[in-house]
Formats: sequence, structure tokens, C-alpha cells
Amino acid sequence: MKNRDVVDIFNQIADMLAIRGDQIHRILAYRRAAESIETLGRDINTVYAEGKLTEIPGIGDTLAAKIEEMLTTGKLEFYEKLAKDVPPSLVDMMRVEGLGPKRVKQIHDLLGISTMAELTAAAREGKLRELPGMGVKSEAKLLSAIEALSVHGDSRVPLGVAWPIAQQMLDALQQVPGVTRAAVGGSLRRMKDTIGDIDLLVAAESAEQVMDRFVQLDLVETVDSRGPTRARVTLLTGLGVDLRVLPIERWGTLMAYFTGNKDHNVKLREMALKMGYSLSEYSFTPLDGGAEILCASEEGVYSRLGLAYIPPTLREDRGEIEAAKTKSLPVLIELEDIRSDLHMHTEWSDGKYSVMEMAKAAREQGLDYIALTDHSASLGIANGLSVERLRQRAVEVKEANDVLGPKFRVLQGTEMEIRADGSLDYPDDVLEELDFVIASLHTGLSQPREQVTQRMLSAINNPHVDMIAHPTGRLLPDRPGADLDMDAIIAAAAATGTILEINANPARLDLRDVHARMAIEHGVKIAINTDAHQPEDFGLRHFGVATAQRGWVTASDVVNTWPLEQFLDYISRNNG
Ligand code: DGT
Ligand code: CA
Ligand code: CA
Ligand code: ZN
Repeated sequence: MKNRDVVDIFNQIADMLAIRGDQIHRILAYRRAAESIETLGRDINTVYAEGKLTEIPGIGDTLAAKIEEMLTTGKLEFYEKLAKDVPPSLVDMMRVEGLGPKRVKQIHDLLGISTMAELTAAAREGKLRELPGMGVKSEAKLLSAIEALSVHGDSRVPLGVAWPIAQQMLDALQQVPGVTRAAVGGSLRRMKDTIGDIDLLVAAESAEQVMDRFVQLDLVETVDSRGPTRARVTLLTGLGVDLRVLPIERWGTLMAYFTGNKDHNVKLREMALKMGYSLSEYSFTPLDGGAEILCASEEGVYSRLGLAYIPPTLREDRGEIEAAKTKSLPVLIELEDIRSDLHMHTEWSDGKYSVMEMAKAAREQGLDYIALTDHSASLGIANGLSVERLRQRAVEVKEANDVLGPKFRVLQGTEMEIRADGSLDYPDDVLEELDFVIASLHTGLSQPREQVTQRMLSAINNPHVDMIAHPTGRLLPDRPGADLDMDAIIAAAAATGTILEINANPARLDLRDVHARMAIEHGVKIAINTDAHQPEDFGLRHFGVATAQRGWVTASDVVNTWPLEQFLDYISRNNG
């Protein structure tokens, strides 16, 4: 079994336990373990062989024993027993919007339905409306959710797809009379790399007009539900959007509740309970029946709990609550800290603009220096540069620097292919002519872990290579990227001083959050670059910054925050 198999089984167990009505803590433990293993940079079999399973966050002795059983026998008795009780096909049914574990159990227990096909047929035949708590209307809603699922699938969309849609909807809602605040919540506010659905939060005295406007927005295909303070729609793209409207006095609790994530919220609520309050999106309510306490700001929510304010990008229950208790949260990198972009393409390879156009656009963005990193020869589809063309481009870069003067600097760079056999695309003497050398993988991404890791290591160990771009090569939402041994990559980057990139393009966000965190914990420097192919792409920088924040990255970890001299010093240490 591999990491992915263990993750699948743990996630399934969590859903099966939820259907069975088990304790929330037990369910969350499995989910947390699944997430930990999903983001583990190493082969779980190796971790097991080293006897270090319990060092994985969220894995205690019980779960470690279950992992051991799976890795050594290929099976898990607990899962098989559970499956007799709760058929795994019921878990599939939970993918239908609006079908929670309780309803799935009820449908199974009362109607004997255990597959999606049976469910669809029952809904069409009008058999679901008879169930307690259901009716003709909720049956119709369920049927359209089932149909939406089969049309659009239930796949998550990349952050970069959901973001502009949400901004557009917020702009419209902000114009409704009586609206004082409007913001995104949920995974979008946490800037997670993929988004299940959009959550919008609005402060207004009266929700009615906001709802009216919301359900009539151009992008809306169907209105799935509408109540006095909440509504849910499905957009033409298949993406779901939840809206919640409350008065401004409750803004802090509203935002905190709907930003999540769920595990983070569960912990906040537990802390509140211990202090004698129940915490909801509305308020803190004293358990002894006193008057409710409203929070207009999130700072107010956190401070009432005795916590420092936790930025949304950290709210994943990855230690941030504990750090907020001891006031030891990191001071996160901000967009304003960035003064360079070290990865971009011009018309010399697959970009659309000239050296001068890219340089001027970067200067207008307030940047102090950039590296032009056109592709190398073997990436033929991207018009990669032969050595001869690389040298021709150098002349143009020099001219651009002469024109732009001393306050802005264009560095000669390359994004050099690490070929499928592990060799590099330019010889060392050519690399020596350059200011800045990126190495990256675009081919052979599906090679076995050993092989693709070795390829990457040979690039990291080359003294001329300054940075690895988008290390895994993943493309969101569907291409998972190379199966790199991230522990080995990070150790080698630390030993050689090689910079690892967080590619800000929202189709990449690679390094991903947890790997960025691992990297800085080992002293590896990070770069946040847009990989721009046109000036508009510079606007993607904030996605990279958010990903860095999710990895607990501070400004000093990021080379783009450094003045040019400091940066050049750093990369020249290796190049001899
Ligand atoms: P997503 O949509 O899958 O990308 O992830 P989120 O985090 O946006 O999740 P979503 O849309 O289901 O819910 C938005 C937030 O609302 C979530 O982060 C926490 C809060 N929330 C939703 N359902 C529950 C719940 O059952 N319990 C608690 N405590 N919070 C919830
Ligand atoms: Ca959401
Ligand atoms: Ca939602
Ligand atoms: Zn590139």
C-alpha cells in the first residue's frame, strides 16, 4: 500500500463513522490523520520502517497500529468490519450536495438503498418524499443535486478559478443598499489551493434585499435554497455558493465561524465551552443563561478566548491555536514585502512580450529587480533557447539595463530543463555566463519516486543551479505532479543553499503550503515568483504570498524581500 491508499481508507472510515453516528472526535481524528499522510513528503512505508509513524502529526499509537496492519497485510480488519455495518457505497452518496451522514443513514435504514443508482431511481420514483423530515420539495432538490453531481462531478476548483468569481459577486452585493460589509469566508478566505464551494458573508440590517440581488446574479444557474439569513445557489460553472447575512454587530463571530476550517472551529468552540460560553456565528452565549455577548470584530472573538488574532491563512488546526495561546505566531510575509520576481518568460521563448516590455511592466509593479528565465533548448514546445539564442538575448538584456538605469535591474537567467535522464540542458560553462539559474522538471513527471527524486537531486547538487521552480510540477486540479521524496529534496536544498520556489500561478501553487513549511523549518530559502508570460501575470503574486503564509513563512525566509545586493551575494556563494 502507498500513501494514497492509506489516505483513502482513513477518509472512508471517517465518513463511515459519521454515517454510523460516531463521536465527532473520532471522525476528526481519522480525517486529520488522512490529511497528515496526504501532505507527508515521504513514503509512509519508509516512515514505518524507521519506526516513526507516531511522529506524524495526528498519528497516535492506535492509528499507527492500523497503518502498520495495512502496510504489512494490505488490509485493515477494522475497515472490513465497519464496511459490513456501513457499506462503503453509502460514502459515495455523501457527495450529493445536501446529503449529510444522518440522511444517508436514514435512507439506507428505512428504504434499503445503498448505491447512487438506487438513490437516483428512488428520487425519480418519488419514494424519498415519504421519509420523516422530507417532502416533495426536498426530494426535488435532492434529485437536482444528484443530477448536478453527474453533470459537473464534485471536483474542487483551483483557487484561481473561484477567486475572480467571488470578487465579482462581492462587488455586486456591496452595492445593495444597507450593506455595510461583504467578504469571502471558508477555504477561499483561507486561500486554500482548491475550493469546494464559495462562501460569502454580508453584514446588513435586513437580509431580504441582499438575498434578492444574490439569487439574480448573472452567473447563477439554480437557487438551491433560500431562508431568511442564508441562501445557496449553483453557478453555471457548477460551483456552489453559500451566502450568509447578519447584522454588523455580529460580524466578528460570523466571519470566524464561516472562515473555518472546521477543525479550527471545533477547537475554538471547545475553548469557549470551558470558559462557560457556547460560541456560534451569532455570539458568545453564557451557558448559565446570561445575556449573549456580541463581537463585531474577529479580534474580539480571539481575544475573548485569550488568543492572539490568528490570520485566516493559518486557520487549519496545524498548531496555530497553540501558538496563539503563547503569543508565538509567526509574523507572516505580506505582499508589500516583495521587491522582485525571479521567474518569467519573454517572446524569446514562450512569453508574449519583449525583454523591455516585461522589465517596464515589472518596474510599474514597484519591483526593484527581475530575472528573465526563458526556457532551455530541450523544451521544444516552449520554443526553448539554444545556447546561441541565449547569448543573443543577453545582448538585449544588457541594452535594457542601460536604458533602465541603476534603480532597476534585469538579471540574465534561465529556466533550464532537468532532462528525463537527469542531465541538465546547458553545460556548466554556459551556466557560468548567467546571473541566475533555475532548474525545473516539465517532462517525465510520472517516473517512479526514486528516479524522479534522483533527477531533482542531481540538479540541486549542481553548484550553478540557484533555484528549483515549481518543484513537483503539479497542475491543479487534476495533475498531481511528481512523487518526490520531499524530505530528501529539502535536505539537499538546505545543504546546498538552493532556493525552492513557491510558484504563484494558481494552477501550480507549488511548493504547496505544508512543503513550504517543512522547507523553512530546515532553513531553506523560499522564492515567490509568478512565472509570468505576460505583464498581467504579475498580478498573481498574492496567490503565492498566501500559499507562503499557509506555510508559516516570514519575510526573511523569502529571497524576493531582500535588496538586490543581498540576493546577489546569496546566490554567488555557490557559483564560485
Ligand atoms: P471547501 O468549501 O470544501 O473548500 O472548504 P470550506 O472550509 O470552505 O468548508 P465549507 O464551505 O463546508 O464551510 C465553510 C466554513 O463554515 C468551514 O470552514 C467551517 C464552517 N462550517 C461549515 N460547516 C460546519 C460544521 O458543521 N461545523 C462547524 N463547526 N463549522 C462548520
Ligand atoms: Ca467553502
Ligand atoms: Ca460552503
Ligand atoms: Zn516558467
